[in-house]
Amino acid sequence: MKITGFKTTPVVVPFDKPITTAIHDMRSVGCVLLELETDQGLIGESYIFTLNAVRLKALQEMLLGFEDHVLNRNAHHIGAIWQSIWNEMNPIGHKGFSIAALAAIDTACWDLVGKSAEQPLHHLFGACRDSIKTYASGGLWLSQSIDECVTQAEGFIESGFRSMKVRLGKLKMRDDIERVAVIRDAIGPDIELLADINQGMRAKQAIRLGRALEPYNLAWIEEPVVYHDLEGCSDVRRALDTPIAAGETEYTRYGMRDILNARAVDVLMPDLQRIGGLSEMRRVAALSASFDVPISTHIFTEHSLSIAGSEPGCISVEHMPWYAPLFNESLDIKDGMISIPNRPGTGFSFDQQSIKHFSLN
Ligand code: SMN
Ligand code: MG
Repeated sequence: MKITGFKTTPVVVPFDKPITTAIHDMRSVGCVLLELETDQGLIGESYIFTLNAVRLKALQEMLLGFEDHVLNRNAHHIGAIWQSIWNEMNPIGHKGFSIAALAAIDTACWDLVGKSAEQPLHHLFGACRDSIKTYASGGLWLSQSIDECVTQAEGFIESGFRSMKVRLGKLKMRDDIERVAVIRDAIGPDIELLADINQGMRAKQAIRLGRALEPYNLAWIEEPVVYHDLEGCSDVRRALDTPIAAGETEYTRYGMRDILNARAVDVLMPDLQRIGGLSEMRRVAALSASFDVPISTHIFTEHSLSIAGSEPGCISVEHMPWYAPLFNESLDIKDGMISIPNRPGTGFSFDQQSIKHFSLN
């Protein structure tokens, strides 16, 4: 199956309201959609993004810069395509936009492989389950009042979630504690609650906060300290009974290896764009399993489901609703679980009407 076309489309999907975390201030996501055309008439699809669509043209240019490594290649030769792009990016580095571009190409190639076999990718990878635990992550932002958070938390439960994530950090510690206490009280003891500090604290602060939050039974505390302070993260992990999750801000197997070697996490959170696509995500799942550390995928809900469906060590996927308007198909969530679709490839296709609506072209 020869790749004959390489189409990139920038789109911007706005949020209803601006939202914040300890380090982010977000109004939209800008995505570059990739469509790989083939001589068989099949199209492989994927996307990468930047928050607020900043530097979206640069991201698109980065992707276009690798077109030569893809055109006229056999879409089944993903290993060869991956390696030639990896070699080519040596002078600009194996992190950031270069890895994002590789991720988009890799995932679009896998979509083609699945479509050509008429199989969902988790079947081709070796399926281990038909559904996976998820948690509501599109809410409980730092920018929302506690009352807004409570109303939203109740809405999450009504729409089928049994787990959700609240953002903490940067506020006075007693405000963080109050936020968690009020939400826990509203959702009751049986709903899982996670907290994301988004790197907003130093290790000692995070340990103090983590101890104060113990009565509220958090299922994990995420990114307690700056992402490169692996020793600090490991100190927090050793000091608390609450599990620590991190990994979204690092790149490829090498970033994950360092986190795992530092014994910095109880749950590794690889991000499809920053890891380098589905191929590298599978290698990282194997690496993490060798440390007996489970993984939970970061955002990219739709495109991470094939990993969740084929990696026994994957314990959950993050539900982030931002990208849903781009797709024809929607996620099926019941009793806190997302079904892993049985449609060919990733199981999600771009809704061309909605792409036109959000397109910058
Ligand atoms: C997050 C994800 C994407 C953008 C900003 C913040 C957050 C999460 O860290 O894990 O959901
Ligand atoms: Mg996070």
